[in-house]
Amino acid sequence: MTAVSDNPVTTFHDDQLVRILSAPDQHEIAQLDAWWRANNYLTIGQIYLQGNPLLREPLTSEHIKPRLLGHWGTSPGLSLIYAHVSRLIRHTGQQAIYLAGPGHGGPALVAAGYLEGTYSEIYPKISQDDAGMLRLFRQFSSPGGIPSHVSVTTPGSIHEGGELGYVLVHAFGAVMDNPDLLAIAVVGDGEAETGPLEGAWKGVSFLNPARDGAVLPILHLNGFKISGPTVLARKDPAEVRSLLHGHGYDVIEVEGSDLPGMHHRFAAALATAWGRIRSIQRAARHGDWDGTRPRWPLIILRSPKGWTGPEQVDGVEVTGSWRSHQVPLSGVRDNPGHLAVLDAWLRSYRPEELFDDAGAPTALVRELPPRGDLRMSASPHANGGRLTRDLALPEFRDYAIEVPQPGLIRAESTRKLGELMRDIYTGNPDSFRLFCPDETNSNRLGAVFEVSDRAFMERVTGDDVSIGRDGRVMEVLSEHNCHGWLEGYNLTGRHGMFATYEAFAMVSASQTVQHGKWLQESRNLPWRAPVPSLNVLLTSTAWRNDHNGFSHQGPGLIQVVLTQRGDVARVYLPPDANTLLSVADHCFRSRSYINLIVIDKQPQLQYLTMAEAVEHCARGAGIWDWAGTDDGTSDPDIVLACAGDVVTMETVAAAEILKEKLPDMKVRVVNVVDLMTLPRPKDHPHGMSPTLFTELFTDTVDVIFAFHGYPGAIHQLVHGRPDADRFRVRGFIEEGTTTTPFDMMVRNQASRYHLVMDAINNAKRLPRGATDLKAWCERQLAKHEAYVVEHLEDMPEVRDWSLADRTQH
Ligand SMILES: Cc1ncc(C[n+]2csc(CCOP(=O)(O)OP(=O)(O)O)c2C)c(N)n1
Repeated sequence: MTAVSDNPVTTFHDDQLVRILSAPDQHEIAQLDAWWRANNYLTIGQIYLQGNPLLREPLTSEHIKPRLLGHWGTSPGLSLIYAHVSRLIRHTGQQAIYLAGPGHGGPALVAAGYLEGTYSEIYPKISQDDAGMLRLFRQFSSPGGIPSHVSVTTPGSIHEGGELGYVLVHAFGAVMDNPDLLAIAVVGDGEAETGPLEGAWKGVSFLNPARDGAVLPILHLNGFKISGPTVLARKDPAEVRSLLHGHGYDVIEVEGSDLPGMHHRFAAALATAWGRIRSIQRAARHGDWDGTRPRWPLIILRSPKGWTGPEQVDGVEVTGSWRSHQVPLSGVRDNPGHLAVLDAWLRSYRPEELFDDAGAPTALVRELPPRGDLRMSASPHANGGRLTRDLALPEFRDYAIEVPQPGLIRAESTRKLGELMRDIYTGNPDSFRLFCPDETNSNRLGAVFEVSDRAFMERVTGDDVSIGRDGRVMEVLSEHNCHGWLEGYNLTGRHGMFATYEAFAMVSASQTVQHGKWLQESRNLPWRAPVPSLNVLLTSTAWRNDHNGFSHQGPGLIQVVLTQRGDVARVYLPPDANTLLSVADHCFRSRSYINLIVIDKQPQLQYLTMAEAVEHCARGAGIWDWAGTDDGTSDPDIVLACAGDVVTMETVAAAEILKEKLPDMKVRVVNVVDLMTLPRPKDHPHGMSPTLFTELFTDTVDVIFAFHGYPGAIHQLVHGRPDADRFRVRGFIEEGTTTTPFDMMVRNQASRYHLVMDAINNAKRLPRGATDLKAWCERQLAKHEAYVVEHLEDMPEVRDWSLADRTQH
């Protein structure tokens, strides 16, 4: 169990604090209002201004940016919430991070970091004065500047909010095993229409109040998305309340646009929510909890979209309408009427009260936020790399499978990984979790249940196995939740793995892409420390999902990851258990990568001893002398290459057929475990040197490449290598159904017989007997077709195939 410390609170008790927070006095209202006005002013300045930042001279069209980009509509709501949470932190010492679901409100969060001083600490040129403010404005959405979302460059952010739908999953992941952290998660009402967000409310069913922190969702019902109303805003409020109550939340509602009334009501709502969180945690942490799922608070904020902006433009409603979503005044440069409206709008915030003569925030504005690391823009949790501890990793070699000879014994490789992760759980009770959509056992990773149940906060019955509130294996049938939770967990400095059926990794493929973009960008920011890598295990793969059929057969995520930049993308295809252990150990130690590991869960042939596996993985690719007939003295007649467990077996089997039936043919077998060794070094940092590439593949000999995924991937990877056209790739060509394992190979023309025929057709030199062998292969394929239809299983010579037992001699 995680050590739980109380939050560093003031000398007041929680109840007293709730009372104080609920009733801000006049000075505090003035602070809140000033900070909010300052933030709104800076938000608009970022969208519109390239000069005259504090309106010290009359506003002219030269002061207006040529391209008006950004999103105003969501921003005032985001900054109002930010202001109030800042006040709460100052009073309570609560550690909090802020996740803006509608991350398109980027300028509001950038402005928050600027007002808190963090921005200038990180980016000294963006100083808290006139000149710095102008730079702040000019950099926003500009070439060479910063993007318009709450992106990697925004201090305090772990959530860009560009692709909508993931705010709650990130928030829940961030607070797991993080007992002192409160994640404020603002959910847009448009965002709430997405599938991932709809599924994410269930996070509370997996959150343990004793061990984990808390998420406070704030559903921002500003009524509109880009150009129309939102479902939840147009529903009867009672239905929305019932929906969220049904998900397990205690709904607190705030509505209006009156000021200062809204400050009073929002302060009271936030105080109530915080008080309830604290009492849930106190009860759970001090033994006064019966184990039932707490009803966590949630705030619904109903406020106008584009609040405090121009009510109407050109006679049409803007504030409180979808028209405020982006840039409400679009013709400011050429339209004097619009320019005048912008001038009045900016001045309505009374900037002279908010910024002093030098352009720095005035005392009233500066008083509101907390100090130091408690500022949400400076939270060490949001720069999780700073909190990252290395995993205490067991010696992976201790889990080795004894391999007496290559290709003789079979084992379920992922079972060994399960054992390794079991012991990682034990050694890292608060910094490692496995996330899996209901397949931990099915994927043969069940050893983890020896030391941890599945986390579950709903009712548990006597029939349930390995399920409990103290569990830390995260199983929810939602790839979006699993992926997003792991991202939140990683970005706050902790480690884990997402293990999923290969085909359904495509459900969350977009999250993989978005996270890759985040990691890539973070590499350019020295203040963002590297974070644990996102480790994705694809198992139950296309080739062995023969019992589930075509829907379960799809190696698409490899293709997706290959499109990502070499700075972040890694793809490993270990062929057996010992290589898997070595790869996994490497991935658990790595930082800021997306590590894709692909290996099936079924019993499979084992090839390498642990020592050989370690060496093979270190090189990433190598010649398997024992599999071929190549003596290394000259170029072989053909190279049989493979990447992926099942296709490796077919390749080794094909080489064996050639060895037996065409002993004069020189066959070289090359296995690739790190796919990224194939590209040129200039295309990927793992790319092998030209010399090594030639040593393995020669410069001229044809290569028959059996690949786990879609064949095009290999062509893409070897592009630019000597005579790349000589690579003939066999892989998954979208032929699948519920059939036998070997029939899958045949249907995709990647069976051992196809590989043999390919070898013969493309070899430099054809020894006598080649034609007969091709005919034999055709006969074998015909025999297979007839056999599977009659016997409903593979021919014994294929089904039970292994290399001959040499251990007896
Ligand atoms: C997954 C996804 N689909 C579409 C978009 C395009 N988009 C950007 S903002 C937006 C509307 C968002 O509405 P809401 O969540 O209510 O935010 P707010 O009204 O606060 O701006 C849409 C559809 C997106 N960013 N992500």
